[in-house]
Amino acid sequence: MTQANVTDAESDIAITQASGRQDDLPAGLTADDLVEVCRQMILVRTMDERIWMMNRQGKVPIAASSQGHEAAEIGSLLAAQKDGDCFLFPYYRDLALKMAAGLTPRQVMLSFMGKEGEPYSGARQFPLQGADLPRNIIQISNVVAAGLTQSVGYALGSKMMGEPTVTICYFGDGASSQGETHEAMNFASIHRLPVLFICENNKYAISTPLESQMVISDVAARAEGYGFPGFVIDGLDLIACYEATRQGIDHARRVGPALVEMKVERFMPHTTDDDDRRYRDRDALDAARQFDPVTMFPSQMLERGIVTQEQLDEFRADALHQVNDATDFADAAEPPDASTIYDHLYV
Ligand SMILES: Cc1ncc(C[n+]2csc(CCOP(=O)(O)OP(=O)(O)O)c2C)c(N)n1
Ligand SMILES: [Mg+2]
Repeated sequence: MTQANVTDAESDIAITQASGRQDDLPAGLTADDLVEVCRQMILVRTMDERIWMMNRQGKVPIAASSQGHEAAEIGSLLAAQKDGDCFLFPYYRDLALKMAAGLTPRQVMLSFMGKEGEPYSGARQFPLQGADLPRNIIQISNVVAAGLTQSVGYALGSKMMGEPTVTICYFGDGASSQGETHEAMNFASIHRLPVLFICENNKYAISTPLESQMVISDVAARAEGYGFPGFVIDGLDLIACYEATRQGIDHARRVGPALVEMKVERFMPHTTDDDDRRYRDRDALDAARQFDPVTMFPSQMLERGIVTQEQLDEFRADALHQVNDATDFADAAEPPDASTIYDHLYV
């Protein structure tokens, strides 16, 4: 983990070189936790690939993929879960986070196919968009950067109520260039709100590469301008993401906002509606896939003797079984009944 900038005198986030390659177990984690992460990663990736397949069959209208973002999403979620007092504002690319938080494959497929029983919005909204309060998750809008002001508002509320909650807000590199991001970060800093900003920097905002979005190379460097610490993390390394989030949560609760930038890869086009062959170099993309977190993390755990080959094989077979079941289940489900169209609306 490298620290981009720290201007906050009270900041004491340790600069820990955590990595999945090290031998010790990361603070607060058991070997069982790491085995469970392997299972989640394999399940999420199997699901993500199936969603795209179902889009090509005309059964899923639109999807954004988390392929390449899994270590960032699952690693940070794990830190939030271990903490036990976090409230999360993910964004549309956070399928891995939502599934690792407990959303079942059937619920996911109902959401992407827009069927009755969809858990976030009753199939009214973009997939997985809405409130999932039992899991302390809200994603109200796909408007880029809208989640930043919403999450800061939530953090203000929890501070006023004297709650120990730390709000975690996820967003992309493109979102970091929106005016709303500035407003949110500045406000959070002035009021020392318990909020952790996590930027999943995949170097693209749809087809716009990072160099055309900003002239500096790290989003985290912007934290200095707001007077709180910013960190750059290898977002393909789950342990690094876990550790940075763990420390970021602690800082947010004790001192105030922090920004962790996780450098990730977007292996798929922006959404199922996009064709990235028009703007992404295939060789560079293939090279990036050598560092696929869903391949790397399980093999590191295998190497370290934390997971066995039999367990990984079993996870793959089970993932396929669950995803097949979810696909059949959602395919056979009905869309919401037309008579319910005015449900949940204010008069
Ligand atoms: C306010 C607003 N402007 C434009 C869009 C269209 N749009 C949707 S996603 C996106 C790119 C966002 O990129 P980034 O924040 O890097 O997230 P990523 O999709 O790469 O994870 C844009 C411009 C939008 N949804 N909202
Ligand atoms: Mg991006």
